[in-house]
Amino acid sequence: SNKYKLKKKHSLIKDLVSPYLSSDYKHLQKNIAYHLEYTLPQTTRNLNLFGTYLATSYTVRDRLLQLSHDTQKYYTEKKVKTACYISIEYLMGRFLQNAVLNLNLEEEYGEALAGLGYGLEDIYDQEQDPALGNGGLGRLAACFLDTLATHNYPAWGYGLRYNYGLFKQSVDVEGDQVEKTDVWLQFPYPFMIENHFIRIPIGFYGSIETYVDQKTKGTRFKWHPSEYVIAQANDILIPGYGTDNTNTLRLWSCRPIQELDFKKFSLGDFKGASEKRLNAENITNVLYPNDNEMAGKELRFKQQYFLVAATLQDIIRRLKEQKRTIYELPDFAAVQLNDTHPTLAIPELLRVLLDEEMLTWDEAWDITQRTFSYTNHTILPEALERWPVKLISHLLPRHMQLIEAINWKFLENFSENNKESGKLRKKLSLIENSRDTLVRMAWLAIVGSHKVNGVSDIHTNILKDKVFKDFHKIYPKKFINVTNGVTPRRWLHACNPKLSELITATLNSNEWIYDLTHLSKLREHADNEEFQLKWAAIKLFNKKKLQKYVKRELKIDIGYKDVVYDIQIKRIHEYKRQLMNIIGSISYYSDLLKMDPKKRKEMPKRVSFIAGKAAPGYFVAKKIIKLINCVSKVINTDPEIGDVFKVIYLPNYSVTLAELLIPATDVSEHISTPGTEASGTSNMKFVLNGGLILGTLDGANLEIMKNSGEENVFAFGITKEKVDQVKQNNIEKGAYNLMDEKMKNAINLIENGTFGNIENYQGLIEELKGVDRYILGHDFAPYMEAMDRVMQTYQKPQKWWKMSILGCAGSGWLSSDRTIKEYAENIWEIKPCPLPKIESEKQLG
Ligand code: B1H
Repeated sequence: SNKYKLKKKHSLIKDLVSPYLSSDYKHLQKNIAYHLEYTLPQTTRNLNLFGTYLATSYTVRDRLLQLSHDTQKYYTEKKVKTACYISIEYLMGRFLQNAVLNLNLEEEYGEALAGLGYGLEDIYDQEQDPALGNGGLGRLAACFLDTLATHNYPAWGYGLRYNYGLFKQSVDVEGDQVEKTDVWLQFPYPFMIENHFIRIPIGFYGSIETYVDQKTKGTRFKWHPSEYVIAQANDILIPGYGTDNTNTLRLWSCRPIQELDFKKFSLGDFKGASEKRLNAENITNVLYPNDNEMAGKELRFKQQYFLVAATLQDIIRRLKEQKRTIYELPDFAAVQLNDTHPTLAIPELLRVLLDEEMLTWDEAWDITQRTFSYTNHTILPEALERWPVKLISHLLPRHMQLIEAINWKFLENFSENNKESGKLRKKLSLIENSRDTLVRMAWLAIVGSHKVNGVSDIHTNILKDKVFKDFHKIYPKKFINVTNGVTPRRWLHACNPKLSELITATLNSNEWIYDLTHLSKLREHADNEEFQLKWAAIKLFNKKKLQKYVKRELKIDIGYKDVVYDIQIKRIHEYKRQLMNIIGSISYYSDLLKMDPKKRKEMPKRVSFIAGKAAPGYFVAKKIIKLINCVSKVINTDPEIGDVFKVIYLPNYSVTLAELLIPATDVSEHISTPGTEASGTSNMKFVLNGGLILGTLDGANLEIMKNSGEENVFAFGITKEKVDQVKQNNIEKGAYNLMDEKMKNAINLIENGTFGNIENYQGLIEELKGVDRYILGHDFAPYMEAMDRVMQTYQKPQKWWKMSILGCAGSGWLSSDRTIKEYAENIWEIKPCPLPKIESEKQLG
C-alpha cells in the first residue's frame, strides 16, 4: 500500500505542476518573474541581463526536468536497452538557445522576454560556454547526445564535471599565447543539476586479499582500497528536437569522504585538516588541455579510473533497481568507450563481476566483451595511451592483476613454439617491454570489446592495415567503420537561422532538421539565379556579422563585400599544418609586393582567418601561433597591401566562436598530411553552411568529396599511399633540397627577420629544412595552386554559388543522425523509444 501511495503522490504532484509548465508566453513570463523573485532572489539587484538570463534558464530547466522524469519512467516501464557513452570530454557549447529551439519555444520566449524589455539573442549571449573538452573528440560526443535525444534513443552520457574547463586564450603584444583558468562555475549554471542522492564511493591504492571460496573451493580475490573518495552526480538534461524524450548527461565531480579532519583541526593543524578534501577535489579540478597527445600524469590516470568506476556502479545500480540480474547487463546497457581514456572500465567491470558478483572467469569475460565497444579517434603515436605497469599496480593493484590475467588468457591462443609466433605474441601482448613496462590501452580496449570502430573510411582502413593489423587478422569482424557526423540542429538551424529559413521555405518543409537527407532536394535549385542570389545574400549577411565582431574585438576593419573569407579553425598541431597556411600567406604577401601597384589594387580580396588553441606544453604549436600573429601584424599594417589581403588570428576559439565563424565562411582549410587526421568534423559543418573546402585527401574530406561531388571541393596534394615515400626522400636528400622555390623564398623572409627575431622560429625552420615530417614542402606548390583556383572561381559567382549549394545539398549523409543510426544498429543493438505524444501539445512544422 506504501507503493500505491507513492504512485498516487507522484501523479498528484504532476497534476499540480503541469499547469505551471504551460508554454504560452504570458505563462513563461510569470515563470521568469517567479525565478527572478524567489530563486535568485534579490529582484532589484538581479533585474539585469545576466539575472534575466539566469531566471530564463531556470524556467527552461523546470521544463526539462519534467520531461526527463517522464522519459526515465517510460524507459523503465519499457525495459529498453540503453546506450551509455563514456567520454572524458564533452564540448557542449552554450545550452540555452539549443534547449529553447529543441523545445520549439523560440517565439514564446522571444515574446516573453520582449515584454520584460530584453532581446532573446542578448539573453543567449549571457551564457558561459562550458568547455569541458578540447576539440573534435569532445564536440563529437556533444553532437551524439543531441542526436540520441532527437531520435528518441534511450541513452546516457557519462563524463566528468571539471571545475575548470579548457583554458581561456589571449594573445600578448609579442604575439604569444597566454592561458587563463576557465572559471566557468563562478556563477550558478542552471542547466547542471547536482543530484544529492547519487553519491558513489570510489577506492584507490590498498592491497589484495586472497581467500578460498567455501562453495567452489576456488581461489577468490578481494581488493581493499586504502583510500576512498566520493563521486557526486551532476546531471545535464539533453532535450531532443521536436520530441519529449529528454536524456541525461551525468558528470561526476569528486568529493572527499570526510569534509574536514576534526581531530587535526582541533589540534590546530588547519592545513592538515583540509588536506584530504583538497586531494579529492583535485581529481575533477581541471580538464587536461591536450588534444591528440597523451598526458602521462598520475592525476590524469586517477580521473580516468574515477570516471569509469562511478559510471559502472551507476549502470549496475540502475540494472538492479529494475530487479534484473547481472547476467542481463549486456541486454541492459551498451557501453561505448570514447577513445582509450575510459578503457579501465574493462578491468573494472571484470573486477566487479568476479570479486563482488562472484561470477566465474568465463561468465565475467563474456559479459564484459558483450557490454563494451571502443572507438579509436587517432593513429598519432604520441596520442596512443600506454600507462606504466608500476603506476597501475600502485594505484589499482587488483586491476593490474586482472590486466595481466586478460593478457595471459589472450596470448594462450598463440602459443605454438616457433620464432614467428614468438614475434606475434610480442606484438599482440597488452604489455609492452620497452624501457618502461607499459600497458597498451588500445590493445586492452580491442580485446575487451565486441566492436572496434574508426571514424572515417580512410581512418578505419589505416587501423585495419597498419595500427591494429595483427588484431584485424585475428578478429576480422570486430573492426568496422562509422564515419563521424555533426548535428544539423546546432550547426545549421541554430547557428545560421537565415539559411535555415531559406531551406525550409525552398523545401516547403522543415523535415530536413531531423532528416538531413532532404537537403538533396536543393540540387534542383543549384543553377537557379534567383535562388543563388538569396543564398549569396545570406552568406553576405553572416560575413557582415563577423566583420563587426572583428572590428569590435581586434579594432581591424576587414570589409566583407567582394572579399573571400578563408578560414582555418582547429587546435594548433603540426599535423594539421597551420604552418603551411601561414607560409602560404607570407608567399602570397611577397608576390603582392612584387606586383605593379595598379595590378595589385585590382586583385581579388581575401581575408585569411586562423583560430585555435595550442596545448600549453606544446612548444612548437605555440611558436606557430606566434609566427601567425607576427606575420599578421606586418601584413595588416603594410600600406602597400591595404585591403587586398589580411591575416587575422582570432583568440580564444570556442564552440560559440565557431557558431559565428562557420556560417560566415566562403572557403575553409582542412589541409592535414594525408593519413593523419582521423576524420575532422568542422569540414562537415562548413559544407552544411555553404562553405567550400580547400582540403587534402585525408579524413572525412574524402567522404565529403564523395557525397557532394569531387568537382565541388578544392582538393590538392598527394594520396596517403605516397606519404611514406616522400618522407623517405626528405630524410635521404634533406627536405630543403627538395623544397619549392616559393616556399624557400617565404622561409628566407622569416629568416631575415621580416617577422621579428628569427630566434623565435629557429626550431620551426630547422624542422622544415631538415626532415619536414609533415611534408609541407612537398605539398606547398599544389596548395598555392589550389588557393589560386579558389580565388579564380570566386570571380565567377554563378559557378561559386552552384558549388556552394551543391556542397550543402550533398551533406545530408554527414548528419550525426546517420552516424548514430549506424552505431545503434551495428554496435549497440538499441532501438528508438519515443514517448507517446500528448494530444494538446504543440506540433512541429
Ligand atoms: C581526436 C583525439 C584526442 N582524436 C587524446 N584523438 C586526447 C586524443 O587528451 N587526450 O589525451 C584528446 C583528444 N582527438 C579527434 O577526434 C581527431 O583528431 C579528429 O580527426 C576527429 O574528427 C575527432 C572525432 O572523431
